Amino acid sequence: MNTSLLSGLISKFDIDITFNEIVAYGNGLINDTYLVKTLPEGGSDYMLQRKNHKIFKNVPGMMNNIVITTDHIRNQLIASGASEVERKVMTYVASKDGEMFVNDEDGNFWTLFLFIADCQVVDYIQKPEQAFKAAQAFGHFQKQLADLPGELLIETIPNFHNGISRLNDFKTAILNDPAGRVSDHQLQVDKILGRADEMTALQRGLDNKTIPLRITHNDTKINNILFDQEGNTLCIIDLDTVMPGSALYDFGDSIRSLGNKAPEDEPDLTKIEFNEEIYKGFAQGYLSEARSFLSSNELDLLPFSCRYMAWEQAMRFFTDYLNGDTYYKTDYPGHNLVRTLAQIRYLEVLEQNKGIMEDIISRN
Ligand code: GN1
Ligand code: MG
Repeated sequence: MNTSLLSGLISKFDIDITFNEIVAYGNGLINDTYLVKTLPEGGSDYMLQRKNHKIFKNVPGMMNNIVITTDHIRNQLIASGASEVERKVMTYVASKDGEMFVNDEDGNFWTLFLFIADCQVVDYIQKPEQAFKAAQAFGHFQKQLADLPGELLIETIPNFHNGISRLNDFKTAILNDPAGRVSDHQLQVDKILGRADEMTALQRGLDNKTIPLRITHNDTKINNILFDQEGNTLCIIDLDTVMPGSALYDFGDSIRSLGNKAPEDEPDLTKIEFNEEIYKGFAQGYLSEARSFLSSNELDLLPFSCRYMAWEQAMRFFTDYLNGDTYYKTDYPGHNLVRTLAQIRYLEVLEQNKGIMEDIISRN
């Protein structure tokens, strides 16, 4: 994107800033993000983000969810006398028209939020203590939202973590085989389908209300937490998918990134190993916040949720690969296949560690 287009967009927001430079930022698989550095240096900087409206089909609704959520958390922080509130919750800027986004000529949606300086994002966690803190932050986030009426929020992406609907999408991709890729990967197809009954139990539990619907983050990768320079957690970011969901999604999705010693797109499957110490630290941190509100059924299902999220993500990457790579950004041909194989392998590794994972939850 050229700078004058970006600066034109910024001028539509209800804020008076002089900017110094705009640089591409981060490695999300869906949106495009830019850091807007302002003058004088040392003042507040901002993040400009293009929301992928092919994926987020209702950006105004999504932004409404984000505003309700961040206002709720901000009010709680203020009421509790917290310091540096703007470092602990995301602050979005409204447009001069009073919307929480501006449109460009191509109909894209852009949002602007305050950049939280002097912090770090981590892709890997080395120490159990850090996993403990990350889990406390995600657990605390769920707790902060526990008294927010779910009816206020829309389903940003309908059926986002619904295993039954994801499975149907997968079966449709297999049937239509638009990119002619199915026949080479029958073994992997069978691995996904062979676990369908076990895995769709989560959605059946939500449907029959034995698992409660809560407000959840739904994208709890470790790089969606900001830490300060001392390694303390500051703020949960990437609120695009905050909506009604299951606490199990968030626990499971964190372990999908944290519990794996390799990245989610590791091509060398022998490097994919379970990180027991990190899992333990995360489980202890999460339970220290969430034990007070989780049902006994949810507690029992925490280890299962990790396998569920790996299965679901494997199926999502696989579906995208079979459909000819239309959803996720990819860095090279076959990237979605590499991601799929890595997630399936991780799922198998989690299955091998099922007993250990259950013991850790029951002993904490
Ligand atoms: C996408 O764009 P990013 O990295 O925040 C995806 C998540 C996946 C993740 C896989 C809206 O998240 O659900 O878990 O990629 N977000 C959406 O890395 O589909
Ligand atoms: Mg995201």
